[in-house]
Amino acid sequence: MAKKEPSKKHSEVLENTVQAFKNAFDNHIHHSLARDEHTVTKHEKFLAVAYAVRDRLIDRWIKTQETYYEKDVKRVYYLSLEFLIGRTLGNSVLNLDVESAVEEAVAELGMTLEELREEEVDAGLGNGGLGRLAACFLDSMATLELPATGMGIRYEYGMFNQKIKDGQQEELPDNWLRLPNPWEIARPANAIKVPFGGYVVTWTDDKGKLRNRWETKDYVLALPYDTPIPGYRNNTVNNLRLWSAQSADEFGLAYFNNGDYLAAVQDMELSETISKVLYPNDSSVNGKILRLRQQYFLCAASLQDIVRRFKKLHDGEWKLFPDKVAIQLNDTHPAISIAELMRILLDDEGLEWDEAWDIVTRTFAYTNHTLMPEALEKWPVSFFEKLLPRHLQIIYEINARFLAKVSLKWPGDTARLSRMSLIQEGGEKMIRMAYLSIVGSYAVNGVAALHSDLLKTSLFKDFYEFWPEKFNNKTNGVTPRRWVRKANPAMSALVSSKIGDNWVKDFSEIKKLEKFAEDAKFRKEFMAVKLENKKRLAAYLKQTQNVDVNVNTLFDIQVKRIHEYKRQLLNILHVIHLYLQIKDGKKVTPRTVMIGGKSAPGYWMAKQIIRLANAVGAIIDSDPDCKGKLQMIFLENYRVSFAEKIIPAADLSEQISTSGTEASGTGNMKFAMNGALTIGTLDGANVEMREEIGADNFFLFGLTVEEVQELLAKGYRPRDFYEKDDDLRRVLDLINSGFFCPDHPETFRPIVEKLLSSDPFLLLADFRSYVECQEKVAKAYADKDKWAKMAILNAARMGKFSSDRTIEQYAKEIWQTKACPISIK
Ligand code: CGF
Repeated sequence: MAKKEPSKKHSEVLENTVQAFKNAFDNHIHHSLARDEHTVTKHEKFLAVAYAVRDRLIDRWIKTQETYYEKDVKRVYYLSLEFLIGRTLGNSVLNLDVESAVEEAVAELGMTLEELREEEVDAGLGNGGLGRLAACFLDSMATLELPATGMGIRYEYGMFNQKIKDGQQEELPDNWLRLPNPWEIARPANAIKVPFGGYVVTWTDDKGKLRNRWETKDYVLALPYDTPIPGYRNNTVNNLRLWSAQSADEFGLAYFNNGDYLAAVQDMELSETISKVLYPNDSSVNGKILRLRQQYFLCAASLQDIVRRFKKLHDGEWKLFPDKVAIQLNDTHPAISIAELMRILLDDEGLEWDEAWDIVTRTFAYTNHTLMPEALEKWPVSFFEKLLPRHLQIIYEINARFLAKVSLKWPGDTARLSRMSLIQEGGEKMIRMAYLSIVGSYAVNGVAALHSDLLKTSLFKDFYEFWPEKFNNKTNGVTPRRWVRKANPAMSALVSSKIGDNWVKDFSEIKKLEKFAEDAKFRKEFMAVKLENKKRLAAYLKQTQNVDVNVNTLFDIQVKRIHEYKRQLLNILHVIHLYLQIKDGKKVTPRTVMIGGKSAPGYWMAKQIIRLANAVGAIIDSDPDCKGKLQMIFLENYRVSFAEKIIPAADLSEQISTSGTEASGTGNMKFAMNGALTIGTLDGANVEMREEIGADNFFLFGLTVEEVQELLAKGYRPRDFYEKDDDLRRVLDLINSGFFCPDHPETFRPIVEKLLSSDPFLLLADFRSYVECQEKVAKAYADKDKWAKMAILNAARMGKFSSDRTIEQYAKEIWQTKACPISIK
């Protein structure tokens, strides 16, 4: 018999030369896609390039995972129901540092890299800020060489596509997996069984101790799909593991044998609905039981996976667990993980409560992203009884032990006990997920200084008094790779020509640009780049929405989810005010106002706001008096790849939420980094941005948090503002008259009614200050040279807002993880 060759480790790293890429494209067109040069489509060319790039990621990916294992490093798991990744090709090419080779090789295919990028569909697995933050964090964790893994759900349908039809939002399914996703690798061998339902069995162990066991016949399979996450110009490639639900039944054999083939298939489909679709709600909860199933599905699959990896090296050494694992909860959506880890340690591993609780509370950390009451998750106890009976028991026990401690500190304070209980009584019993997250974590953070302070003084006041040391702030950031270097290549090249390109990795270096604000030639060049970006956006709008925009006007942009607290309506009121000014024959600075964003499908008022924006835009468009002076456009289907075109083209960034409502914002950061000036309130991260940028380079308006609270406390009467402000009255009266919807004049009356009766986000109180501030903007824009100076200072002073800085703080102050550099031969 022939002797077996000793197994050889695959250590070869693929070449990155132009020729190597050409060969790779060729090879993939033929062998992966079974095409030749005559039959290959544009999209398949994209796939061939993506595969060639992925091959290069894979070498480093394997090496990274091997190194983490060999060095037995402490790992971070970032658990999130959302990862709003967008496109991957451009960023992978950038991070791998193969841009010029790929660019040159792609020319052979008769295309440019930019054209190929347009072929890629966005991975829209998130709603907005929270999901995009998770994606920026992945990029930063890999760039900082941190041993980190993202864990989420591989939704078959991501965020819906928005169509504007007759001026109104329509939702179309985002079937992003209809075309092959070249970045993911399925790992069926690592599938995990996730139980649901059933009942709890109590039994006695051999020491006579009562133990519990969860029993059920209802399982769903969690199938992992892995996506490589490369760091910028290093060898680290981390993993994003997304779980897909599959039926665990072997094709419902029982039904099959009974001849009920269709019932068997239906049963399978039911399990698979778990990862079917992303819930399209940002800043509000959806109390559907399927959403709870999604949450537990992610938690159970992830926790089993984490525990399995830990046991490979440290079976039985449970005390070591918090030294090897940190789990970050991205909001409360994955909070059931706390009860799940308790269940595993108590029931599967046989630990005692105190031991298990000590491990759990040294493992989890929780990030809060909102103060909005409607976004605070609470689950009916009845849902848990049905779906997660053992977890319910565990949560009750956590609560009982926690409340015992509270009453020790504040004896007799029953009001406090009921305020702090994990279970909300009175009416339907509910589990307060934020409280579970605080009690089960060793660190709790907000996402901007103001937000973290408000958590301590309002939402979580009782908990802060009990555990002040748990609370901290981690101001959000965004990755400069995607949001400056990739989105704005022309500005990046200009910047790098002056200060070198190390700012891409160390964004604090962007400060070096500051002195060029005084350089007249640089100012011209900087604004020439802005104009190019405006032209690029204009061309895209022409192509996709068939609108013509004048690039010589002020581009005044507000893109984000549509929500009353974000006050797109205030922006629209200002546009109507400008319209009236024009009709009065007053001179205005020519502007193009753009508003873009999606409304949750069931959010009626947000949909009305979209409708009003479109209606006002249409009236202005049809009025010859406005030509060259004012235009308002609704940007359809706002998403990551669109943002990359919009943001570099902005002159003015609208960050106008009511003070105390926007936890941080991250769009605000992206705009300023790209040289837009901000008009904004003292809300979220605007406060810190203004500190960095300087008050003179920021257009501030509106009430402060304290003033908002004061006004509400003394009884806010919006009608008072309407009555004493002629401009405001004219604007609201015009809407009310049906002018913007002559066929159905009553259409927008509910908007005006709400503003006049309750106006919960104080638009009327802030209207005057906003209009005056916009006048300052208009004046400043008229002085081109001064504007250029301010724009450069904005871009130069945003160093703090790189997600690298944020992640460094998480790593040092929360996770206690260190960089683990990867070397390849
Ligand atoms: O998270 C948000 C966003 N809507 O997704 N919240 N949530 N939930 C906040 O409202 C933003 O202010 C914040 O920037 C973002 C990420 O932390």
